[in-house]
Amino acid sequence: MSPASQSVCHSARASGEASGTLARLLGADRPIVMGILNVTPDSFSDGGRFLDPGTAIEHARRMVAEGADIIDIGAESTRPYGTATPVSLTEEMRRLAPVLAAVAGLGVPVSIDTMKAQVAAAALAAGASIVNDVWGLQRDPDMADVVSRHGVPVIIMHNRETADPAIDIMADIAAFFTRSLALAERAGISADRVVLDPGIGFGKTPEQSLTALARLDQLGAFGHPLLVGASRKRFIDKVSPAPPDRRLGGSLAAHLLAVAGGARIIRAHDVAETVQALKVAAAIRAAR
Ligand code: HH2
Repeated sequence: MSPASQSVCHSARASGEASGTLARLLGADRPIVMGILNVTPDSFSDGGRFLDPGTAIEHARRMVAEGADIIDIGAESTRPYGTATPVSLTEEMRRLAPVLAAVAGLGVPVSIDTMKAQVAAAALAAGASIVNDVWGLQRDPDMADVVSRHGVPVIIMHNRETADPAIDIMADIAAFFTRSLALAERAGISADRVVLDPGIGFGKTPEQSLTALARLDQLGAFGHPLLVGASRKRFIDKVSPAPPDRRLGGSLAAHLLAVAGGARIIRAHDVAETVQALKVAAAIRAAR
């Protein structure tokens, strides 16, 4: 048997476990925190900090200790603000190789943040169990098949090449999700493995990111769990000017309101502070 087919068989065996992963995570009676691990030189807020494999693994370990339920590994900046350089398949795999298996061994599910189907497949074979596609299955024509074949959950994020201040952003997000969900269905991805994400900061003006957060509840109509990643994003700077590493207050405010609007998963750089904010908000709600 070829290594490729062995890995598919391994993944097919693991698929029941992987879809159970999402059900188990969402079965918790609290929001789920996804800690961000960028193994990149140029991510918008922490580029270069975790490019060294040892430092990356240590950071993941720390996020798990701080309460992260999922670790999201990315080896190419998703370029929310158009400044990062596209990365080749080889380079993306080279950055992930020394980190992925070790992080997958930390005891929480790992999602792979990639737009490339081949990277997703390799990461799933190396221990990742969720695919996070910032182009919602619409960029790489093989992505939906990879997700379907491995039977894993997928995060479908809204994106656009460029922001257009003139459009109705909620209508655009809804139309994008409809296209992605059709691709998922056609590929045989079961509906209970799909998470939707409005893509805060991606192809949106800061005002449109605020609108997407304010009207998040509308997206609940799709009937899928919602993920929000507002961590350190530029709309915060527009409201209250600060560089990316000084946007924790704004990130927490956005994430608490996202949970109030129906978000089940929060993607964050600052795990300890996010977990604390979510716990305190939940305790206050419970004390009513
Ligand atoms: N945001 C970023 C990257 N991936 N994935 C999802 N599902 N949702 C998001 O909001 C999201 C994402 C951008 O943040 P970061 O990873 O810190 O930056 P970069 O892409 O520059 O590495």
